[in-house]
Amino acid sequence: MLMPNIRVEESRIAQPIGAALDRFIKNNQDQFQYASGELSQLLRDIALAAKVVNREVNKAGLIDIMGSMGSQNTAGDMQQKLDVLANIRFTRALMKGGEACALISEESESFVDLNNDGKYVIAIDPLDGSSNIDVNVSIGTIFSVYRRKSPVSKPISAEDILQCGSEQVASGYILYGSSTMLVYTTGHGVNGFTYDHTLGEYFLSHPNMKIPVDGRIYSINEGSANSFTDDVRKYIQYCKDEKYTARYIGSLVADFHRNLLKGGIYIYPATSKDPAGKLRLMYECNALAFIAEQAGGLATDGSKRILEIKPKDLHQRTPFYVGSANMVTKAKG
Ligand code: FDP
Repeated sequence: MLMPNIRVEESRIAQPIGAALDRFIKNNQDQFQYASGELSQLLRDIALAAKVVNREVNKAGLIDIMGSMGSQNTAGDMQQKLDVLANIRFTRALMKGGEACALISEESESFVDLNNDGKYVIAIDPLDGSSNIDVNVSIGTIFSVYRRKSPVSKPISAEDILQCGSEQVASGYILYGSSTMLVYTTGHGVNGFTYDHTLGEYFLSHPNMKIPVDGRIYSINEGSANSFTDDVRKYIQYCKDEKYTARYIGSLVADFHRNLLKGGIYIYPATSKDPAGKLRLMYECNALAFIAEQAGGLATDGSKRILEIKPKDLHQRTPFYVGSANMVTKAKG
């Protein structure tokens, strides 16, 4: 019997599933000014470690990895077992990969010397939103990549570690949500990949992501309103007058991701309890600020561009206003 001549590219029964992350990274390697392949390998190492963390996050209820370790991290937060586990997974992947020489992590007081001649420095929050782990709500990983400044023959110095956000060469996050996504930028737009666990691969699902210039979602912990400044309270009132929608998951990555897709603003302002804000400049805000700007949005500390803040300390905090450009501009007052 003669079969109809169906052209593969026109067949609707076999839709393309999108470029796999590895291939996408390889195809776009030339965009990067130091196109030696090391940054590509670094991104692959992070993506692989994230698969392992994803597996552990997904079975958290089944094995004894929920709950607290009984110790505190640098922020004074109780360390959750999954926080510690994720930190070990990423540290191990980056140490073995050899492209990174140093790691700045929420879970370590000082930077970790990875004993490599690697050309990159990584800042990471291995598991953000940890108070949501035990209740099965979305959590994430946030990372920033910097070029090492000192020669590889020399010890790692403060100029390698305390770099401005504007010096990031890549940043990204992994969202462990209803599906697992990896979103990253190398300064040439933002691309999002969804993890297909049956194939063990990330596929390009959100090419060239752009945040709407205007949005109607505001995300802030309004329970703390009594300790906000008058300007922040006024902005919240403005959002209510405009009949905006309030959405606050309490997991920075999840709140940021939703606003990136739909348009909105996330604010963690200075409060009377935390006059410098709560969030960490080096491993939370810088990475998301780079992505927001690459997607056409803005990120400030209420007045100044996040990416221009020169860090003085690894664990420095900052107020954080991030999201749709017009909303962040308006929230500045
Ligand atoms: P968590 O304390 O659960 O780790 O980065 C810290 C963070 O979560 C963010 O993910 C989240 O947006 C914020 O803190 C929540 O803080 P509040 O509970 O003070 O609103």
